[in-house]
Amino acid sequence: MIRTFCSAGAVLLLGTAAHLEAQSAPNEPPPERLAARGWFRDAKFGMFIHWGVYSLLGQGEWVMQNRAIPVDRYEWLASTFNPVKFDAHEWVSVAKRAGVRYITITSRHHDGFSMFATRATRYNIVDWTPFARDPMKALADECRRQGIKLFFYYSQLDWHNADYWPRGGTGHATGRPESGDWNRYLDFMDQQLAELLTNYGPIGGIWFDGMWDKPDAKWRLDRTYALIHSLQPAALIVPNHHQAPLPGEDVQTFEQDLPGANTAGFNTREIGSLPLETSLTMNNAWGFNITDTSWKSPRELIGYLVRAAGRDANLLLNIGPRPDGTIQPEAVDRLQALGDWLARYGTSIYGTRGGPIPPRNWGVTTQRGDSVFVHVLDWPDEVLSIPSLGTRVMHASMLGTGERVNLVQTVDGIVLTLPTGKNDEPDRVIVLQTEHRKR
Ligand code: FHN
Repeated sequence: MIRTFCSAGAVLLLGTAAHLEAQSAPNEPPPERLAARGWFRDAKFGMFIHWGVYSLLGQGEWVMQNRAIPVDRYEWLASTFNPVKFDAHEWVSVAKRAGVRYITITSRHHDGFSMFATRATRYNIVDWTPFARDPMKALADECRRQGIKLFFYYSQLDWHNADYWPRGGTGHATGRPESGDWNRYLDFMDQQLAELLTNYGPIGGIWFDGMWDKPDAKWRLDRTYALIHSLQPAALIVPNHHQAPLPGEDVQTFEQDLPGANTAGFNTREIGSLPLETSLTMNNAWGFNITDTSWKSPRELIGYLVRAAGRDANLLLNIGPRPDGTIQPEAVDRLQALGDWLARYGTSIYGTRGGPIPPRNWGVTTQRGDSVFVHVLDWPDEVLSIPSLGTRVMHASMLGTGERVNLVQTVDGIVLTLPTGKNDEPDRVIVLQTEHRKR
């Protein structure tokens, strides 16, 4: 049996548990999803956006939890949200100039406020605020116009909904009743996800977050993942649960850490075979923080993008727009710097895979076909020795200028003489043209 919901001109198909479980977690994804995974691997650079009611207080997206704001007061705050300067064209243009290939935006964060039009609750930007418009729709339309894929971040953790019960590690000071219906909460999420997968055209996928709040709960993932994939077979499921990938998932994402590292303290070191991504803040905050001035330099950010690519991972770089809908100039400047760098060196990043030499302190390698790109990020000397690539190098030159690079090859490795006077560049990229090998 299939239940049909009509909403805002859209027909949502929600199957019963039996129907959905029958098609859940297939071992081999369909061709369109495999193609989408391949696209994702090639994309290399995305822009993360944390934006919601919390932006009003300028203390990050965890302000409801950190300041123990009760639900009724937060509801009042939400009723004042009016981002009159929000301009989807401007946001997507900033992203486009930065060279990103996709945007991932918070459709609903842990505060439980829906930043999109939904029939599942009145607690949403269209029905609850003076703004009364759907910014996700405007972004989806603009992304399509500018050729950028849109992913929706969706929080499984909820500090507002009473049915998020029993509670997990957070959300205990919000004044909610000490009871709730967990299955009704899961139904609510599925209804919202069906809306996101139905009302915004083809989307890149869903970026889940918050399961870590109740890691042992029955999340009914099989059913939810099957629902998503039945509505849009090419939509990718990107779970930020900090564990090794589970069945039905399409991307393994890491937070504030390159794949395999765990400086943040909650990432798994286990790297699976799915496409990889690493999310990063530009300062220390995801949501707008008015006092956080700890901005990473353009050089650091370029280094992060390059080190991610050398590990075959995408960089998902965050901005936290202000409550009026504008983006902080510090963020715009940094995105522009990345865009300028990519305009010159993007060929060594987009569409590449991690190169033949494992990541080093001095830098990384990336590869496409017979070209190996040696990214020298941090090396003071003129001469750099690298291990053998297992194939002969025919020619070496600097990417950007074409300047020839001297090299000496032996069976043990290669010695490169780097051009002098370029140490202040964020990344010196040497292209090694290797002997053509039939693949
Ligand atoms: O709690 C969230 C946090 O607010 C932010 O959204 C990041 C983004 O990766 N993820 C969570 C923490 O794991």
